[in-house]
Amino acid sequence: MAASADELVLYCSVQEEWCRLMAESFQRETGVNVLMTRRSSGETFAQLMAERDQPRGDVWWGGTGDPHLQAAEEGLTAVYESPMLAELQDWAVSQATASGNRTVGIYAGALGFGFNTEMVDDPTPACWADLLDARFADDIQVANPNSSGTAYTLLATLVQIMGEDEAFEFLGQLDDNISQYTQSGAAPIRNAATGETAIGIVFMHDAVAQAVQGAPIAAVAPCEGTGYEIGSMSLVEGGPNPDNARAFYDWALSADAQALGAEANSFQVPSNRNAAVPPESPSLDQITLIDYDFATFGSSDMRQHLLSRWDAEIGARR
Ligand code: S7P
Repeated sequence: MAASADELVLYCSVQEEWCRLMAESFQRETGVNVLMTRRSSGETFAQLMAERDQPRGDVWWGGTGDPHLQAAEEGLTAVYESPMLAELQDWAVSQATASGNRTVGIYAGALGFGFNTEMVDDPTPACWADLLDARFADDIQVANPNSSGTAYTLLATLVQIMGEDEAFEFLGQLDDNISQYTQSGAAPIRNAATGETAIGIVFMHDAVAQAVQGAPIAAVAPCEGTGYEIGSMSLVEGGPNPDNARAFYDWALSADAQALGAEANSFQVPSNRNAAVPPESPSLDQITLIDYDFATFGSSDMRQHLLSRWDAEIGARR
């Protein structure tokens, strides 16, 4: 793809509404024409791998941090030390340090689940273990971890809480209650909001987003503890518009750009220390978070291993 002085090819992995607002706002402020595509985290990672010899994208913005770390390890993303790093929370800078400055944290959020309060009777589920209850047969949805960063975070979280064999045993039992493995991570809670399913395993902020819009959805932080994401941004190595890419990167780390999340009904915790945390955001310091091992679960070897095992033991049942 030929470079154009006034273009930026943006690969976006958050919800469509936020992707569009980011693209339009940057375009309005700079005059750069933004060509945006929204895909889930695992799908964007696969796209970068497929385009390795002829990169077409400039910036990958949003999506769970693990596949951004895997892209960094694969050399698919470029080294860049933004002057904006000085304004970021420690957890966001850690993501940059761990990757040799090939990615950076832009937001954080805890994994959990949400349920439709009109469909689930007392006692309502409060723990991962409660999701195995036979009364939820065919009434839970979660995404496929091959395409979805959310679902990969679930896989990695359960392995860290239970141990790998026990986690796959749990996922096998959970499969009895799963009606559908969706492509996108947030789809299960959208489906719970419309009553298509009772429970969706998602990031808690995605459940809150449905409740804020008036859906009968309650968000749950599982009692055993839970994993979390450092949502990330990376520059594509060899992308066609590197100057515009760095300009977008610096802008996206600013407090003003990060405030656009709440405008787009997205309630992650922003990484810029000067950005207001939306009052609707689940408070990470009130949730039992595991000490998520990003180095191990953000490695390509672990990704391939866990996804192959998921395909063989869980996906193959369908
Ligand atoms: O909705 C926002 C969000 O949950 O979506 C990202 C997610 O990775 C994209 O969806 P997939 O699970 O389909 O990859 C998260 O980073 C983000 O918080």
